[in-house]
Amino acid sequence: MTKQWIALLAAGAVSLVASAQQAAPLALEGAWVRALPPTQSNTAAYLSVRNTGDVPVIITGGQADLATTVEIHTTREIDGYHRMEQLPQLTVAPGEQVDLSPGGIHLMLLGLQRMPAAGERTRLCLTLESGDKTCTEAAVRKSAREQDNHDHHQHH
Ligand SMILES: [Cu+2]
Repeated sequence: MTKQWIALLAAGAVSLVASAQQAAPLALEGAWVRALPPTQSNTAAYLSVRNTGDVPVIITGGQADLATTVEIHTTREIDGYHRMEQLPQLTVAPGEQVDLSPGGIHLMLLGLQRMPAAGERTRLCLTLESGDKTCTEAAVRKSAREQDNHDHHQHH
């Protein structure tokens, strides 16, 4: 093996390590999907996203079981009405935690093949600008309040 090849292999190994480090810095907790009536084809998902790394992480979208498209939305009050707006991306600074919760930023699950039912669990992923994605298992609930009862399931 020539020295040039060894150098290339070493560079490859370094970039693999670098991408593995990039893939991991988001800690996802408390993910849940709102169960709406089965006649609805869209719903919202919520979770806490904490950046445990030392560089900003840019979330550009998501993926979810059953949903055709996942968008990042925020909720703004305009003339007394709450309106949802799509955010092209969401940046989480190093050490920062962003809580996606009802009435605020959320993930919008669009074009559902069917509405997930309360009690189901479903896979929810965030896609990052780096091309990586990070996933968690989300509980399906009718409202945020049920969270208290199920909290102990979320900390494994
Ligand atoms: Cu929305």
